[in-house]
Amino acid sequence: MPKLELYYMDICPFSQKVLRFMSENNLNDKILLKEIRLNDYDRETLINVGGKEQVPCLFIDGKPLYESDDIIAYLKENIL
Ligand SMILES: N[C@@H](CCC(=O)N[C@@H](CS)C(=O)NCC(=O)O)C(=O)O
Repeated sequence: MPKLELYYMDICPFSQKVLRFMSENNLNDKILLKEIRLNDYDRETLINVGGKEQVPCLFIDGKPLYESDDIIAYLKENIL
């Protein structure tokens, strides 16, 4: 099982789409959540590692995956 961290913002509808998918599929305990507006260190990590301040972004063992549809597809194929 890879280490999974979701960088997100509560106010972002694309983040909400991923969070909803996680809830519906009981994935909440498998993915660490990082709300970038609540933590400057997390926000800077997203920018430094991912290269842009866009959410949602799933870090898979530290490697960033952007785009809500791609994140959901990854979770379906690899984690469910
Ligand atoms: N196509 C992207 C859209 C994501 C998106 O537009 N996120 C907004 C917040 S709701 C954002 O991070 N905007 C800042 C940016 O793109 O630099 C997805 O589906 O994940």
